[in-house]
Amino acid sequence: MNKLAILGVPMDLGQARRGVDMGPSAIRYAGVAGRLKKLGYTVKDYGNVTVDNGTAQEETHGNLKNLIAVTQTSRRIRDAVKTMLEDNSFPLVLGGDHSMSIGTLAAMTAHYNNLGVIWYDAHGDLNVPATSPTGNIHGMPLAVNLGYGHDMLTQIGTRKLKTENVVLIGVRDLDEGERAFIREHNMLAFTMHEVDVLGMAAVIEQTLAHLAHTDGIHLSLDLDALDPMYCPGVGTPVLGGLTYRESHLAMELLAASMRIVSAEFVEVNPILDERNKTAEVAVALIASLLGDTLL
Ligand code: HAR
Ligand code: MN
Ligand code: MN
Ligand code: MN
Repeated sequence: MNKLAILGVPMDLGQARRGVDMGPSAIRYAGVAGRLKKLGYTVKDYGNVTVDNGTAQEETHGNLKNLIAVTQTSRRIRDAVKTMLEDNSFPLVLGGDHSMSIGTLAAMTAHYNNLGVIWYDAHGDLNVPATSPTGNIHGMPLAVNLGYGHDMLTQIGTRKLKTENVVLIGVRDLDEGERAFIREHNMLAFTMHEVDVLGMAAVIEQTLAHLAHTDGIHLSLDLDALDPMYCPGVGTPVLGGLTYRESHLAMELLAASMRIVSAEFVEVNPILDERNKTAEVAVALIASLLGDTLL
């Protein structure tokens, strides 16, 4: 695929700290389109999806914050990604808080019969309303796409992801309900412990072997998977994360596999960042994922 489609999701409704809605601009300013054109891609920027920020009047839905606005935005993301797929492009979605993944994956699971997903994140994002300690929807998108959660969210996609088609990498901050979910469904998760013991090359090799039966792999990369030393501009930093080099290696190995069909880079928060460092890391990783090599 030599056509690349960029979509920005300036959304911060799925979590509590302001600023992550500026993530797409920061990544664009860090030069993502130019980098990808240099690699030989035809790049079409679809601009930003409309996000309803007038949520102050939104009625409460149990502990779920901004449910209606996140639902509406997710539907728009789904429809925009569907258009990109119909145009035979590789969708690259920039965020924005991770609840955006509900929309991205709704489009991807509709297009592929048996999609695989790599969830590269410090968190599991496997909460449901009953297990969520915060009511923040960015802690729920993976559960939603597996078919668990509030009806308004699970109805955005038609076909559900299968638990055996998902691999988590970089996990180090799970809520009790999320641990139970992973165990119960026997999901493959490479926590930081496994990354330390096995090394990233083996982690990616085992990930690809686990997903070999799928008909395409989506990468959902939350910048908080990396250590805050490299990516300070995220809303929920967690110490002890992946390094810049480990993450580059992961992207290069995924590029070499030729299995990745779409990607999203999320949770970049320019207000919390240092001189756009986190957005620059995002661009470097995107370039590696899409085939940039040293020679
Ligand atoms: N697990 C916590 C919650 O549900 C924290 C959410 C994680 N934050 C993210 N997503 N950045 O990966 O609220
Ligand atoms: Mn996340
Ligand atoms: Mn996270
Ligand atoms: Mn890296």
